[in-house]
Amino acid sequence: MAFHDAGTFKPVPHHIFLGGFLMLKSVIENVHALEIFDSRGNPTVEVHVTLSNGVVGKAEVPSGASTGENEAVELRDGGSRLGGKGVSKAVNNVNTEINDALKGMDPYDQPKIDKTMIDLDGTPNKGRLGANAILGVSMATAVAAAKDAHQPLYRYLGGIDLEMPQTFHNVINGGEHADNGIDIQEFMITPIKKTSFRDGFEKIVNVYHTLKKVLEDMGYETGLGDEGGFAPNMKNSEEALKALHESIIKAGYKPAEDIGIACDCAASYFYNKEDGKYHLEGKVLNDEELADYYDKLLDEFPELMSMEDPYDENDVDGMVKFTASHKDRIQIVLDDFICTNPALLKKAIKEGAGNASLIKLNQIGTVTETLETIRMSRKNGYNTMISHRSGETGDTFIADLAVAVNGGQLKTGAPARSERVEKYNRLLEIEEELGEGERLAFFPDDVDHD
Ligand code: 2PG
Ligand code: MG
Repeated sequence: MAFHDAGTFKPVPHHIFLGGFLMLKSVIENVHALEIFDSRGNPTVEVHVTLSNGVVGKAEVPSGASTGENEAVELRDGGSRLGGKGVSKAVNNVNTEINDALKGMDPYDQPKIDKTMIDLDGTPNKGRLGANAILGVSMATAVAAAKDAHQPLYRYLGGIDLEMPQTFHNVINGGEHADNGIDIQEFMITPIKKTSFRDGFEKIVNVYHTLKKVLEDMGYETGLGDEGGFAPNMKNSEEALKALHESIIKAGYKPAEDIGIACDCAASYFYNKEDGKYHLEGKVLNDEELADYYDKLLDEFPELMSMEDPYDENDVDGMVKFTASHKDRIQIVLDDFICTNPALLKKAIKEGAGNASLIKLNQIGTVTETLETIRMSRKNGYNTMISHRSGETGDTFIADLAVAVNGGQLKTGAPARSERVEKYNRLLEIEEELGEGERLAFFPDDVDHD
């Protein structure tokens, strides 16, 4: 793994001469973890990295439900306590082995910190110490270094070339994130025509509130799913798209022009390994039939511009063929297919699968490797979409990350439930700090909408 040139970290000298005095740069003094709870009431890891000058960086680790087979291992205790989901072993690994290994290290040398933990773990999937333990420390180290440098996290990670991300908001939840008849997991809306992140977000909020009324008029319950979107008990995905289409118009916008739609199909969850077919909302489909089904949706809803995991993570043939026939029409995002893993992304690029990468820090387990996957995506013409997990906390690291990697996309749920809204509120804060000097990213390319 190319740790030597990983990330966008700027080297910071160990000693700074200030007014003739030699100021010693701070080092890591203590790494401490505790067990906290996520938005689904499941235990997760919080880490505090304390530097020798008293600066503290804090991070909280998210957790997925529709996980890819090749994700780094989230270490859980097993046994009877908290349904086996406790993370006391991961917490203990931070407080003992990881703390011992990192004490005295330079917090600015993120690649070295991350490599030290990877080597200490010694497994290919971070299964011994736990990716939840390692990621918490990795993120908290970056937060501590940014604080020490008196820089906001996005500036520390991204330098001076920054853009607000294109955001995707999951407003109808299905699949593993809701108990309803919709097999496609996420229906997201994204503001295309906008003058600022704030302007785009306001449009999303308007559509979200209109959608609630549209669903009520259709006779559906408007309870929320795991990511803050509505979870109506609809029969199928087409009905969900129709409700969205209507809500965009009723809110006063033009579908495809003002507001686009993106789906996360999470197809591994309706793929049947036994017969090799997709069991989707009462239909049993092979690869070609699934493509025909998607085409029907794309023809009916031209505002549908991005599809994530349209095929099972092991159905390389299906994904490659779909990419070949659709890559000029829509964005095809790889999530479970690559698990934010540089090695799996490399394979996907060679095979010709997808044209965008979903980026989840906890799928790979360190900040350095996450940045490596982002860089590899960019170099090979793949868009990048930074992502929350369905189990989240108030941590806003990914909002800063999305700005830092300029021109990226971000999906972090509906404009509802504080663990989702916190990230958007952080973007509002960042946009105000950046002011008018900084650019705004449009989707899928920079487009002048004057
Ligand atoms: C996904 C994610 C986030 P989960 O599949 O993209 O929306 O869901 O965290 O459950 O894997
Ligand atoms: Mg996904």
